[in-house]
Amino acid sequence: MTEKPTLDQWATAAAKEVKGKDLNWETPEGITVKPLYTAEDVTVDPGLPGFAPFTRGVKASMYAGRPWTIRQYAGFSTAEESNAFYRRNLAAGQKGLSVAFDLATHRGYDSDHPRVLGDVGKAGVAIDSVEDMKILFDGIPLDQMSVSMTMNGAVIPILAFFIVAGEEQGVERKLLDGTIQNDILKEFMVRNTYIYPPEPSMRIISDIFGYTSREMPKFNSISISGYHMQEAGATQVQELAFTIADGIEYVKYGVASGLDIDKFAGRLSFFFAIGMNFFMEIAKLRAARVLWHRAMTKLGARDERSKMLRTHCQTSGVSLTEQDPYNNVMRTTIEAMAAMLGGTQSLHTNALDEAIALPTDFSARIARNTQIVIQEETGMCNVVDPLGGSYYVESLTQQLVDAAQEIIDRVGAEGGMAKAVGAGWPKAMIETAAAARQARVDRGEDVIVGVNKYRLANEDLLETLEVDNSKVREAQIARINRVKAERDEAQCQAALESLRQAAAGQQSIENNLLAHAVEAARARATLGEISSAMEDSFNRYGTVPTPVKGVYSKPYGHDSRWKQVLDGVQAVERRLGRKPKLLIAKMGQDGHDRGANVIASAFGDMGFDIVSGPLFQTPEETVVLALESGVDVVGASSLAAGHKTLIPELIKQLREKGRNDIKVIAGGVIPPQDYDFLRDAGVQGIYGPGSNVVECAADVLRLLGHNMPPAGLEEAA
Ligand code: MLC
Ligand code: 5AD
Repeated sequence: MTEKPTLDQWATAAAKEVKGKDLNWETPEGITVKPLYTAEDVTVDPGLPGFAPFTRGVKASMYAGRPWTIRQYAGFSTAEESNAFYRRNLAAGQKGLSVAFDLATHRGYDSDHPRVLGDVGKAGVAIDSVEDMKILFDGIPLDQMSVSMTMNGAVIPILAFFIVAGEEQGVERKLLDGTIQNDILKEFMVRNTYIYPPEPSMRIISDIFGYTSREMPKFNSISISGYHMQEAGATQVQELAFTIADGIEYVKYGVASGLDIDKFAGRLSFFFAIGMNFFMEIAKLRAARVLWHRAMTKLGARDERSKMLRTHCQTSGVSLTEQDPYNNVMRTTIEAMAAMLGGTQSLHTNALDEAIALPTDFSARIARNTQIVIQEETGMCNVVDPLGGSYYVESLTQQLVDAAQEIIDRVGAEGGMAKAVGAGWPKAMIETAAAARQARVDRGEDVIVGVNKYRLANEDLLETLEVDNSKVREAQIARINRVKAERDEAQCQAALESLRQAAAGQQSIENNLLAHAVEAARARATLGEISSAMEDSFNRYGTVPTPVKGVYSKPYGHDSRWKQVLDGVQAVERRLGRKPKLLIAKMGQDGHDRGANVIASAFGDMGFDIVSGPLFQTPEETVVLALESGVDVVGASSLAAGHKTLIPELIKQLREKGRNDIKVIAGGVIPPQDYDFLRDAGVQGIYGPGSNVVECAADVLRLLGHNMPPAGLEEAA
């Protein structure tokens, strides 16, 4: 009988093969992944699916019984166009709906508001009143189709419109099936579509818990989201920890508002991003279920359903590239597999044109079929939790549980997530991770195929979706005017007034904001009117970004190209008698600030004087800030398709002030088809996704009259 080899013998054999090279992998979350896992690494028995703590899944039969819901997030232009798009998708195999609203709607503005000129119908569908909502779901029975609505800021009017649209379709509230995102804490941290300050925002959430637990038993009252944290740069451990900690905070607020935990906790749901670290993502979903079960047990839940973490997932947007975009189909496939192997309940797969535009019919079809192929061609659904018992996956699951628990405990010790968000440290942690990631990508340490390795010399243009927002805006304004002309004005104003009073009063069943908003929605009050009735006592919230320092520069050390840029900044500084000054401008309702923050951090580290403009500026406000702070360059960051409206307006107004000398550059999600338009409007540099930040800086220095040698010639220079 031959003896079984020992682990030591394996280590010796492996070391010999690789000539002593270290095979451990340090992940960005600080987890050391070894090249081999064995039974010795599995310390916790994962149990069985359908049983506490649900490590292996929330259902006993999982996908063998019913596959996850193919739920593609979509919305653009008018309610009519989005409705038609939904119907085409449902006919082609999609199973659930998921509504993307435009940013005007998110931020509580009607389409006729002057602040939303560039935003109407652009990043999602414009919804101003219950009439729009009815068109959106025309021919889609709301008692049979589960509908997710991604809404956080203007959650009260949107949910009210949905309830009334159902009512007018003849669907009772108790039959409404779906999910509202309603997760404001992550808005303050990373997504930025808040309207009111944190405190009244938290009241809104518990009012929704109260209303839906009484009236809408099938409806998921929240989708506690880590997705946007990962998109903003969070590591998987941070995403996991802050999401569970957010959940704990919401439960505490719900209980404090007088609700019995088991009356609402069963309808809390979750939402995670699935990026390219395949096994880490699978383990993350398993760890999330363990952590939530543990947390809810501690909080006193008795019903197992209250402790069961059900989740939606979306493949990662930031992992996709503008360059060589068909590679995105493979990336999304890998991520979709991680989501299903992790046991998700519902999934959105991103389209291949993600990095530059909203999906077309073509790219949406490929994205949807990615899931259909997995469900219907591979046999992967027939076995429950097929990775259960994998030494690596079980060990990684436990490591993630432990690492996230540490952060969750820190949040707890510091008074909970609302406090932590107020103090700002979770956001700073995420931004630090984002800046570090950008440096690794720019330095080629983290490989992105087609971007920093195997880059194509020439790219084919991809046909993308374009929304004519001035047309959408005109159509919306016409409908708003019609709704206002046809409604019973006295009844509408009375409903708005009682909502206003409820907001001004103490939280109570009588003052439930959603109940009052439903009355106002029935009386045809608009989204902007309902929002501002509450804003009268809650106020509107705003913050100024604070970029992290010294993170981007850290790995560069004596890098010669980096040094050339630092020298260039100093040369300009000597010439000007002060540091070159750059305003990072965010105009319109686009709150995507990862790029802006990373650029602010990196350029700050290079020696630029940075003015980080507040979010949600009009072009006028940006011009005022630029002139007051005496900047040399304005960098407009645009990720929500407002670039063709807002940036030309900015340049026009700078010119009107006689300040042609101030350079305007643009970055973000800008289709190459629009480059000439922007250049004609006076934009002097355009930096899309995948741009190397050091090279952007070299370019900006050229604009400021300091000629840098081209990249790659640093040794000769
Ligand atoms: C499921 N069921 C089963 C079963 N599997 N029954 C028997 N055997 C099985 N194997 C039952 C469930 O219990 C449930 O019934 C019903 O089938 C539906 O299944 P589900 O698993 O609950 O799925 P679903 O309805 O799709 O709900 C998933 C969810 C929900 C709970 C995660 O919250 C959801 O759909 N979330 C989507 C969120 C979303 O799309 N967000 C987009 C964000 S985009 P019952 O009766 O028990 O309920 C974004 C981007 C941006 O945010 O803009 O920033
Ligand atoms: N339609 C389809 N997908 C969208 N996303 C955002 N808005 C829309 C929309 N209107 C997706 C993108 C993005 C993520 C947050 O959601 O993939 O990265």
